[in-house]
Amino acid sequence: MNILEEKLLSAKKVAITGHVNPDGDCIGSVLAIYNYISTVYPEIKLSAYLEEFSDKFMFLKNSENIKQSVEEDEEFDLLICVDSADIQRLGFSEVLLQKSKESINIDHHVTNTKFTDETCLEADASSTAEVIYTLLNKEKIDKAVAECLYTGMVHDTGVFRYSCTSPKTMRIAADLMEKGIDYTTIVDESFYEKSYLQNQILGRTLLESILILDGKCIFSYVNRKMMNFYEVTKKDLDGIIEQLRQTRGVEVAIFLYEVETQKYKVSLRSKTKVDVSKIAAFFGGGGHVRAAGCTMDGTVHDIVNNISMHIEQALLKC
Ligand SMILES: [Mn+2]
Repeated sequence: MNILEEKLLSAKKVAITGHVNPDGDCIGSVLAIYNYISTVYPEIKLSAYLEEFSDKFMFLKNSENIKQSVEEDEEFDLLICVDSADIQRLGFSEVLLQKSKESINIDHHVTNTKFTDETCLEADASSTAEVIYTLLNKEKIDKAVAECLYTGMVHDTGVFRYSCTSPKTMRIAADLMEKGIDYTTIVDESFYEKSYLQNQILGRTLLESILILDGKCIFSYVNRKMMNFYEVTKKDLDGIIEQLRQTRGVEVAIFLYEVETQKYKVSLRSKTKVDVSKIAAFFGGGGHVRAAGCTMDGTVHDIVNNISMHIEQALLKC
């Protein structure tokens, strides 16, 4: 029996949460656990918490039941966190740690700080969804749970392209396909489809991108003014960094968007050599070897200057 099963046997009230600005892996992981518990342990009272997320994930069962705030007098026997490397990543739901007798975190971030009572960490896994699959009873995974897990894996692997994709990832994906999920629609509608405005801001960002470090690094940014002009929010900026990364000759891509005046959320991606999690960690962030992020103050120019010095150093060692 694994630690998750063990904890679920004695829990009556369970809360599930993930990280701020939830992505496909985070949402899929929260809902996979929610849907699994609700069918396998129907006597458990469940609550799930996440910040508001994109409509494209609303096809997942019970997505409409995820709450955006924590009730004051709620208490839980068990808190299950997913895909969250440190306590700050929990955002508004951090308060759940005090409201829960026990806590467990299921994650795949190499930078995980083990802030819960128990941690199921598999740093080699493609996604938290992949880790969750290994913790569940395979026979009891139904179509709804399979859809959630497949969505999580698709999003964190860039549709099974990134180097985090392993033979194990593909075997799990195959098992999930056998549960009867509509994998074509999941990939098309939750991953590739973009709104007209999303395509416009993507196009604008690519037009304004700049190659530096001999073409080995590319950066671009979106400021508040641009976001207001195109009427987009941070949710609409998904995928921009990925398009930048695909530029021929580029090893590292940097994408910045302004969260407050002169405060930028910085995303970093690398192709095959540079460990961007180390660079992000230096600036107080974290993530994975090929995909990481941090938040920095200053102008775009200052921030890119600061980061590119570290990238230059890392490239020299390659
Ligand atoms: Mn993840």
